[in-house]
Order: sequence, then C-alpha cells, then structure tokens
Amino acid sequence: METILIPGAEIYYEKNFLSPEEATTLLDLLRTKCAWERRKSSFKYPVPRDEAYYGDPGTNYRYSRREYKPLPWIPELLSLRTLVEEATPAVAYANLSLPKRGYNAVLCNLYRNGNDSVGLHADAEPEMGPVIASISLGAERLFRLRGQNGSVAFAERLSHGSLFIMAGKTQKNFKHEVPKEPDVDQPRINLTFRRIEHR
Ligand SMILES: O=C(O)CCC(=O)C(=O)O
Repeated sequence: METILIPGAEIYYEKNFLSPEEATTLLDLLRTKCAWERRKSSFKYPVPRDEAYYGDPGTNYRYSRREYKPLPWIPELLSLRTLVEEATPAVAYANLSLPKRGYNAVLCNLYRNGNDSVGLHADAEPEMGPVIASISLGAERLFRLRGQNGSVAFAERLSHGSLFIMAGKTQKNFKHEVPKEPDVDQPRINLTFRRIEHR
C-alpha cells in the first residue's frame, strides 16, 4: 500500500488491489446485481450518476437532503468488505487514537460514461467515520482533491481494481470530485466503504 503525502491529508493507495480479471468480474456482476437508482438532488434535478446503498441496519444517513437507507448486504459486497477491512492500515486509526474499526455500509456509484460525475464534496457528515475506503472498477476516471482555497492537491486516474483510502483530516481539509470527461465512453463503478455511527 502506497502512502500519498499531502499536507493536511492522509491517503493510502493500492493500484492493484484486485487483479484485472477479478475487477472485471465484479464490475460486470455489480452492474446487473445492484439496485441502481438515479436520485434527485436537493435542487430536484437528477444527480449525474446511479447510486445504490448497502449496509447494516441503522446505517441511514442524510446527504444533500437525500435520505440514504441501507439495503441488506449482497454476498459479493460483504466478501469485498472483509478484504478491504483487512487491507486498511491499522495506523489510519492509531493516528486518530481510535481502535481499528470495520466498515458498516457501502455507497455504490455507477458512472455510465464520462457524462456522469460527482461534484466537489466532502464525506463529512457528523455520523460518518473519518476512514473511507474506495474501490474503483472499470473506466479510469480522474479523481481530484481540492483544498479549501480550491487549489488541486491531488489528481489521478484511479485504476481498475484499485483501493484508495482517505483518513485523518482528509475530509475536513479537502473536498473531492470526479469531473465529467465526455470522451470516456465506458462505465465505472466506485464503492465507498464507510462507518456510520449515530450517537
Ligand atoms: O467515484 C468516486 O471515486 C468518488 C465517489 C464519492 O465521492 C463518494 O461516494 O462520496
């Protein structure tokens, strides 16, 4: 696992977390198996991607006036969760003086092609844990982190089968986005494993 050094962020990246064959099998399976839904944004327009949210009971959360209610886990996402938990460095929690915790929910995003995207945001709801693990499958899309002044701190095409972990103060100090890339004609699925705790 590579550590990406950006002042104010804590990022770990493993480009070949899944083999290309495993990643392609998972991409094809999740495209048909997930309960994809195109939701409305807070402004009533559809968000430019399909979403499906799976998790343990009680992992509901609200984002941008949308309520995310977990669907029961499907076996393939549960198996992947175990692998992702094993790969998450204990130091990501130790640096926060926390014991290592598991993930209890996953938000799946399907970008059908380069016209789909996610705008600049942080995953910083009060009930969301600070360690977020993201698996990318399919088309290699640009993933950017921007600091509070809007400057780009990180920009990389996350590879097919990669694991990208954001920890520490990354969500406090940075926002992230997957911009539109109209030349991309292939789909991409991204899975962000999170821990939701209502106190
Ligand atoms: O597709 C990605 O890489 C990012 C997804 C994302 O930002 C999110 O689920 O909050």
